[in-house]
Amino acid sequence: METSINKQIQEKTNHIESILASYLPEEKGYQKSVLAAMNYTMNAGGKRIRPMLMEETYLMFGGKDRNLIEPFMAAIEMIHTYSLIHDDLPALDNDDYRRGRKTAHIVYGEALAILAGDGLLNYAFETASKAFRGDSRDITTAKAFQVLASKPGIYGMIGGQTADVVDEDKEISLDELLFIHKNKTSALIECSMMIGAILAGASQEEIHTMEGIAQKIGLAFQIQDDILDITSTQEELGKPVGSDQKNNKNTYVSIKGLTQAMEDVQAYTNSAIEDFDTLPYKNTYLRDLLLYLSGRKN
Ligand code: GRG
Repeated sequence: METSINKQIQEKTNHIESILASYLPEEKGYQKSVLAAMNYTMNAGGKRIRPMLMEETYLMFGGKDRNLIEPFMAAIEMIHTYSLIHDDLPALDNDDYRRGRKTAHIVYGEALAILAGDGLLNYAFETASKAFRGDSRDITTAKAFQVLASKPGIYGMIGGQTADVVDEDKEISLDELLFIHKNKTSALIECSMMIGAILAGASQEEIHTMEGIAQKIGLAFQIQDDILDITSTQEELGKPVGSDQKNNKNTYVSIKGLTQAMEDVQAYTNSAIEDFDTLPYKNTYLRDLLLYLSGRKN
């Protein structure tokens, strides 16, 4: 099972890499330095989990139009990458390595890293807008576009990141920590799976079920991230370990302890899988991927 899922993930990742490459901007013109900084981080080789979850959800609900889903897959990876560039800046986590390479501000300087993050965020919407076709099907595309705008925003990822930054040096409640994790991390996973479902024509109820599954998977994913920050190595992670402690970060492990955190990763994952199994659709790879994410090593 372990080798076979790893091989499948690798194949799916290669497929997503080629889609992403086709949507990246050409590095030319007077603004080419910002384009280079954007492409540098996009090409640094992340796991591509979000576009993968989006595409697999789309396929599960019977979606078939590559020209519809692919611009959104590229867009969500651009938004995720912008958030990482900004998160690594000296004013935030101040990290020198990400995805196994020097971070954008180390290579291009802080000003260009800020602009590259801004550039990716805007370009994500420019890219997703390529999915509009100028006919009545655009009503569904507009719904997906709205989710792409809101989940990463102030009531989603930026909201979670704000609470995380503002309350960094304070002791916080489990309730606030869950707010942070649900928004900082789950929001983009929810965004990905909801867009896959919406674009494939899923019902409101099914979209809502996917949102719930994604929230639990996002929590399991983030708690695992908190665990790996303590138990892993820089070689395995592609970024420094112990970063949370260095930044006085409230993490699931600092609040609930390592053993409970590990148990909760399993509990959130199992609950998400139970919900997934109630759906009348099947995607065995997506199910295996959801299970794999909670036990990942990077
Ligand atoms: C607007 C200044 C400004 C900053 C925004 C919102 C934000 C910065 C950052 C939040 C993003 C963040 C670091 C969330 C944590 C989620 C997480 C575990 C990210 C790592 O995702 P992976 O493991 O990364 O999928 P790869 O590299 O594989 O894509």
